[in-house]
Amino acid sequence: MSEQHPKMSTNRSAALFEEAQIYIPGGVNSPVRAFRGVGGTPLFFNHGEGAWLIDEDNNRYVDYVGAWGPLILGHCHPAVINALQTQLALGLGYGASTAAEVEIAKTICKLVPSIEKVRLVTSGTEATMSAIRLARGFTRRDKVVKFEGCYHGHVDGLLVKAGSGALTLGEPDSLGVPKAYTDLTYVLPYNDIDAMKSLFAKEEDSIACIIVEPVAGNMNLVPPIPGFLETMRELCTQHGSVLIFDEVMTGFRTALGGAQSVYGVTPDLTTLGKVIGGGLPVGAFGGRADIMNCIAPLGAVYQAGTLAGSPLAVAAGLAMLKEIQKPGFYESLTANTAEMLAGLQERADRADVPFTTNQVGGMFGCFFTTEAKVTTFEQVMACNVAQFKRYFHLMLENNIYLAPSAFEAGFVSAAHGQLEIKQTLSGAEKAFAGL
Ligand code: KE4
Repeated sequence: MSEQHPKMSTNRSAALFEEAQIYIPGGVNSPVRAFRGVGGTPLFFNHGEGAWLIDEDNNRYVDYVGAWGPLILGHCHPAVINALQTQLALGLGYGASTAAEVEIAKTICKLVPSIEKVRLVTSGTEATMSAIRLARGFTRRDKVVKFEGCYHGHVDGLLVKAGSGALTLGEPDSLGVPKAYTDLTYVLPYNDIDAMKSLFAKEEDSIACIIVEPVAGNMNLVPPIPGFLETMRELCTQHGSVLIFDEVMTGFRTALGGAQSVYGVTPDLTTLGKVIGGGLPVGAFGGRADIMNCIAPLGAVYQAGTLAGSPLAVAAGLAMLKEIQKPGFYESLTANTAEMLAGLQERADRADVPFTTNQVGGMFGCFFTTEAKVTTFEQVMACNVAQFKRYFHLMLENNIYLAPSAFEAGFVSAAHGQLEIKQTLSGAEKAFAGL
């Protein structure tokens, strides 16, 4: 399958990519954008309209990346744009507190009841890094537990791959991460309840925290099996460890109250990002007041940020949080996502392509596999990546823009309607036939 697209010109993107590589490592400001997971030349976009992205060669695509989750309303939603235009006239930042920061903190605490206090930062990575430091400061313990396949940003101590055995400490998963950092991080198999129990039986009260994506969205999309989140809640309570739900991706994406409201499990801390910034740089960490009160200037756990609570980002975030509270928002988002996935499944079955999907609210995963459902990292890794690559480029040829990696989740926005679903399924029919 040619990775170029005879039907459409992408010359401007190709020329920009050539030039970008002179000045930017790999030509991109975040690795996944480089299309190394799918081959071919990355697209350069210059604007978005609702559910659509337009590239530098004026090709239009139905967008299922949504800037990796934030654009749950679609591109350039009037409420967000108007809020930004109003704030622009008042200033870009003051390095001091604003009323809007109080309002967004109050809104987050209202919508996510486990969050009694919250601190804004400017990325998901900052949120998880701060939450880990806070959990260590609160418990006076150093060891951390994460799960294979989960990504929590490029925090040194979390760029860890599983050690030789589930009960051994991790190995660095990136150059530049000192072994001493990963000597404090256990990596367990996702959805493996027994492994968690065995680890705590061995470690007892020496674990500072567990950090988990309550719905894994960085190994494609893998939901928790019954008992997985519940068991980690019990173990953390029993052993005095802090349970951190990394909801940077799932927060306000899976449901209004996040994945914790879908599965009815209450973490001690939650990290947020993406949707709460409306597309601008915002992250947050929050949770139990007794833990959050350990953060400077109140407590002895230091954390800070020049642009934290940026008036522009908060204006966009508040506008977005207001829209998603409207009656029926998640019912419609979830139903449209389910309709699109059912259509994909039907067409894959008709074309005899081994294919299955996962969905939680407005996020989804597609897998080229004979498994009926994908629930483990091993099953994800056993999927037919070569087939996904061909599918990706065939969908691109039909003006459907998917995440350029077999290991990323997809995102539907409120702007995806029947036209977009029809276009997607028509493209998928051709793509499955062409595999
Ligand atoms: P950022 O530092 O990229 O804002 O957020 C890090 C992060 C933390 N936690 C979770 C659950 C996340 O999914 C992320 C970032 N998500 C990726 C998408 N898989 C961002 C895309 C990218 O790295 O370019």
